[in-house]
Amino acid sequence: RSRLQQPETERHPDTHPLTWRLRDDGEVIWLEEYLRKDGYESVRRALADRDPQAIIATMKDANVGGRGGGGFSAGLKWSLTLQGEDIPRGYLICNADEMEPGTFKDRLLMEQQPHLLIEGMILGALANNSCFGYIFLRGEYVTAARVLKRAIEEARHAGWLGADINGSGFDFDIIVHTGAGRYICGEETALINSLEGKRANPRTKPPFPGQSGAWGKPSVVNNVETLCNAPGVILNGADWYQDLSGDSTDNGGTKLYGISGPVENPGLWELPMGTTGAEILDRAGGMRNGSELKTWLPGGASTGFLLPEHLDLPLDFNTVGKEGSRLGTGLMTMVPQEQSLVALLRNLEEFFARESCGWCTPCRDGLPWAAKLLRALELGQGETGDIELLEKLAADCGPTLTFCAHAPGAAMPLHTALKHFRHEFEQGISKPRIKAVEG
Ligand code: L3W
Repeated sequence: RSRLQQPETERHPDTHPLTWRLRDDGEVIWLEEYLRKDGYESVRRALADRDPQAIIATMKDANVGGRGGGGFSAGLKWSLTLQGEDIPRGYLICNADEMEPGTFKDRLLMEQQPHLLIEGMILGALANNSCFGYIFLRGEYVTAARVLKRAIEEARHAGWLGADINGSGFDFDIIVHTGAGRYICGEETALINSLEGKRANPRTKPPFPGQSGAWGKPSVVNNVETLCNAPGVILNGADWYQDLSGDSTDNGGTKLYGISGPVENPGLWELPMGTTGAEILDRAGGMRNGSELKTWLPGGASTGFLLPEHLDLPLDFNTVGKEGSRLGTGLMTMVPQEQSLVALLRNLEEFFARESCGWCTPCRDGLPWAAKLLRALELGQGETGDIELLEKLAADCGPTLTFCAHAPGAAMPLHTALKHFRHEFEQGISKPRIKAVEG
């Protein structure tokens, strides 16, 4: 199970909007307890006001960056959804296909606090005039599916979902749609195709889902943690949200940060946005058995390798980007000195190659090729020129060269591993390149 390691004494509604209600025993906060702890208060107020533009303006001012890894402002996204008398009501889709390697934050929210997500989705639906909500859930998350379905039933029964929500005249309901275990389904347009029963190939953007999404209707896709931030923002305002983060960052709010790998105490904490990697490693009790840190990924396999000296950087949407990496999902993976970077990268690139939808050539053909070269280097059977070829394959996966972020995401650990640990790759070269015979 996902583990929140933060002691209850550190959790307070004023400072920990995502986790203050959670119980140390890990039990689910069902409706009765959720209501006792101010649950659905933001929706109660928003339904009384019925002012979608005010919700959007507050979310925009709060500047809640998308917590799935993109970092795009949720308020700005909500402001771009097509709305109007001639435009059909569309869909509010929660991206709960949490498959980024090393990432286990959304599971905690869904398994233990399902009503916070439902509350955030109702706010999103009000802001975007959505008629129906989908929670696109990773298929393996069977506990989250069971908890969410029961919570949705509870909310329906109590009038928070369904027709004419609590006499407001607003209709909105939610269903849980489980995926079948493809990483690419976490890409928002692939997710929409999958929801429609099609093969999960990403679509070109534009049009963005807000213009034409599921079944051609305006659709909003937000990550679980992003939506769970909305109730606090709407209740307490944008300034309060901005002030939750540390002084060292321009990004507001808190973040679910986590850590895994050979550390004493792997886990998850809600901390001010801009917390440093060093503080998180410290909370985890440091590296296990005193092993030495070689490198780390700040937020999943599709982020870039950072060095121990980068542990003092604030983990936000801007700062780690300057070092060739990204915040990603904010769940760090620590790599010890004795781990071969070539073997680790081979493992990651095999994953990305396997999960490519196969639509764009640099991704479909380039990633398996990169994995093959890495396998040879790992076995000490690389050829001269292999490293340059890997660099070329990574460059071919640039941000504008494929439909979606899958290939650029796969290229980021490749680029940064070659940048910081080139000597390890060079050690795997034992053969001259065999040239084609001319004529
Ligand atoms: C309207 C515009 N909307 C951008 C929206 C866009 C999307 C969001 C982010 O991949 C991340 C990726 C990895 N008008 C807009 C606009 N948007 N411009 O903003 O967009 P973008 O392009 O930055 O990224 P993306 O292609 O949607 C999002 C991450 O996904 N990833 C894996 C993630 C895994 C998890 C998980 O397990 N929980 O999240 C892999 O690549 O960080 O940057 O909504 O429509 N002009």
